[in-house]
Amino acid sequence: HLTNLWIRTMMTLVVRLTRLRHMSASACWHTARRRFSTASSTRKERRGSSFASASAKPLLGQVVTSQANFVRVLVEPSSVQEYVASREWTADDASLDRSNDDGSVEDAQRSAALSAVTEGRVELLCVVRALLKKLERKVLVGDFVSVSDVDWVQRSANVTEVHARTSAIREPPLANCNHVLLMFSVVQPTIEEAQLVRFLVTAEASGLPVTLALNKADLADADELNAWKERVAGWGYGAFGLSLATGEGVDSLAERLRGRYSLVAGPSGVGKSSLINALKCAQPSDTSSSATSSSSSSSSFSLAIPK
Ligand SMILES: Nc1nc2c(ncn2[C@@H]2O[C@H](COP(=O)(O)OP(=O)(O)O)[C@@H](O)[C@H]2O)c(=O)[nH]1
Ligand SMILES: [Mg+2]
Repeated sequence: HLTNLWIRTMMTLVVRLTRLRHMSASACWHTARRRFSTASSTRKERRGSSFASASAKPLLGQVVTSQANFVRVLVEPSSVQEYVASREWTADDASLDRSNDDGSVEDAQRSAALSAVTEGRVELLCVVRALLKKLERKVLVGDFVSVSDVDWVQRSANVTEVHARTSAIREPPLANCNHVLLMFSVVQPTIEEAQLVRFLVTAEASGLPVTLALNKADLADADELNAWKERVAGWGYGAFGLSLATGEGVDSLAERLRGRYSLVAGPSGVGKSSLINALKCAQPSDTSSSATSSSSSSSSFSLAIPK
């Protein structure tokens, strides 16, 4: 009987894990959304109609940076739109408790919220709710979260819930990442084979797909770059040769990164920050308003440098 129970438990676990693995980032959004709309409607029912008028649709976002008690949350543009549309902007609204008699604070909030909608890409500086901390629900970079009590003028809010993760890496702490980009430069600094192998082994241990990029092609001897490309091809990697100084090869690497949440890793000075900056600049501002999941996620990077 015990053996049966054990097998059944293991099977359930395997099925759950498999489902989790196959859940894409966008599916994760939908799950989060569904769970949220049910949660908020039951809350409304419990608290009665007076609360319902003040409570808006939950605002969903993804944590892009984390420092001490603060996290920066990139809010999904369509979520901002829904949130603003569902809001009634009444004086007894919980997030407008500083409103004064003439309603100027409310007006300021309303117009700041509307301009956030037109901006598309909105980042809010958020505090993690004490309750979450007590429950030890750690908020990681990459986490999908719900935020409330938004102050649109200050661009601040509270994180109230952390949603289910599709993956989590412990070192560096990162949630929902689905791709690792290893970056090296052929020269300045030159590639050290042992270091390259160490990075590759660590990256492969995450179980995520790994892409290798060799930067500073403009400084390197073409033969040297090709020799490294051939070498890593022998290990099973089709390396991207690129130069952030000239822009050579950047487009094809950007194509590889599109629609993924990538962890960028590599030794100091190889051009990781330059790549992240280049890709952000390359993103035309008008694509964010037509916000597809791929255009918004291609700009969400996390920088991580393993020891
Ligand atoms: N010549 C050249 N310099 C580059 C290239 N990419 C980055 N750099 C420079 O290399 C230095 C280190 O780049 P950085 O992005 O800070 O590297 P990180 O430490 O990996 O983040 C900076 O001075 C960059 O301007 C490149 O493709 N060619
Ligand atoms: Mg850097």
